[in-house]
Amino acid sequence: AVEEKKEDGLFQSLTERSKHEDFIRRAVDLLVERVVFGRASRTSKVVEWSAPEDIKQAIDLKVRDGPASHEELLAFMADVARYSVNTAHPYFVNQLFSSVDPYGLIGQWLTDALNPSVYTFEVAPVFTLMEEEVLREMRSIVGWADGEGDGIFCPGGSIANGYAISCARSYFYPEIKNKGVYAVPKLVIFTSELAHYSTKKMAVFMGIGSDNCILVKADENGRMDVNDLERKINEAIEAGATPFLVTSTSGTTVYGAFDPIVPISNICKKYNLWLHVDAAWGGGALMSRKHRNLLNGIELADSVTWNPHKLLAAPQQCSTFLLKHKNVLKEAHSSNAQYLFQKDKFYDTSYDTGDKHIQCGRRADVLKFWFMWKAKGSEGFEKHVEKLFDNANYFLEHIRQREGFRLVIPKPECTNIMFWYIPKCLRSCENEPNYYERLHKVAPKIKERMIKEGSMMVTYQPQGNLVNFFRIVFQNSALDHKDMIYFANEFERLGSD
Ligand code: ABU
Repeated sequence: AVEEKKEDGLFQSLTERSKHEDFIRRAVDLLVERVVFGRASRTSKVVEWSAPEDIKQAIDLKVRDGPASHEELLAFMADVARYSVNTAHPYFVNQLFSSVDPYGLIGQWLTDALNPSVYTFEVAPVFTLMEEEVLREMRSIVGWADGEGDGIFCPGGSIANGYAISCARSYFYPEIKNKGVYAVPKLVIFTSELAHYSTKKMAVFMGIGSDNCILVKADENGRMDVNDLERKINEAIEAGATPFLVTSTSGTTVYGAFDPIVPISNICKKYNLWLHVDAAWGGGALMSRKHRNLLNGIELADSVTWNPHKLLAAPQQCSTFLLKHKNVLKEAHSSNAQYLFQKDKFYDTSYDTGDKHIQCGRRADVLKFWFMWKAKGSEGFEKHVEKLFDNANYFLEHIRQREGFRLVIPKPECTNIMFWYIPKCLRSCENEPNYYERLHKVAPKIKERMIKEGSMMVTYQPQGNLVNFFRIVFQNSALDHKDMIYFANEFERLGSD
């Protein structure tokens, strides 16, 4: 009874504590055995497809007034895992993220166990310094002298691209902070027609408007057409608008194309525009001496989005926004909330970095990435990236030779490969009037079959006037050339008439 009364932090009593400890140990065992390792083998399914009504039947989703037992909770964990997509599976090649890195996972678990919020040094001392170190190193890899500048971890690449708009606007028009959009001219942004949709979305969110996010043509390889960029800037000026930002992309979402940064930067200099490089996807190539030339000129940018959860395979979510300029983030976003960012604290309050963000509470996404970096070293990331490019190139050359596959872009630049799979029944029909209509239906049908069997997950999409095609993404360096053949065989099997 005495023991029962002892307060013990989070846990009400020592008896309670031992119950919780037992539960946590069993839950972690279940995670390790059933979730992390139990589903990663090539012979397990990528997804246990179930319709929404079946999932509702299979998992008791209702929350109730009374507590569930630990046994029931462990069973819920198993059910949640069973019906969730196994993004760690080698054949989950559907998105720009995949796999589970053991060190990243432990970093993520440690983060969650510590449950920090990174706004002030007093609440998150280690994470504040860790962010400073990792962001400086990333800026240094971008090519800014001594890693000088500024940066933040963001909740996703879209938000990072939004920060670019906000920082660029504040840099040229600091009065926007107090007076709002009413005090500035009609501002326009330029980005490629193949850029991620977030730039347009953020233009809407920030009161600039989607019509004022002007889309620049891309060439046949998906790279921004620099002549069209300059033409459109001049047209906008003639129409009375004020260009202030170009968002160039290093690794477009669908084609993986790298816009030519050096000529884009020359145009930005000529017209005094902020240059943002959205390297959310392709930024990881900077870690490879062999492939970093894809981002030639990135050091000319004013700001960069780089998501380690993409090409570098850090766990979701790990997105960064990096700047060459030191004070813009703070000038644009600080609000000096006195209850949190007191200036008369006993320590150096420049370590209270939270006021640079638009969020208040914020996860410490840095730890998992820092931990991975410690575990592998930069050399480990370099090897990882080179393996991805090697696999992508192997797959590309394999399907180039193989009957039934047709490439969308002959020489993709990143590790996403785009292609149509043409079933036998369509192979000699190209001149028939409904050929493209029929081809358009092939990818959704193959996708349905692969999901229902759980044999792999590869996404498809139309693009411009091109009918549905597949985009396979290599981002898991545990794959090898045999897996590349597996994928091609699977398309052939699933796509048989
Ligand atoms: N930035 C999100 C990319 C989504 C995807 O294609 O995986």
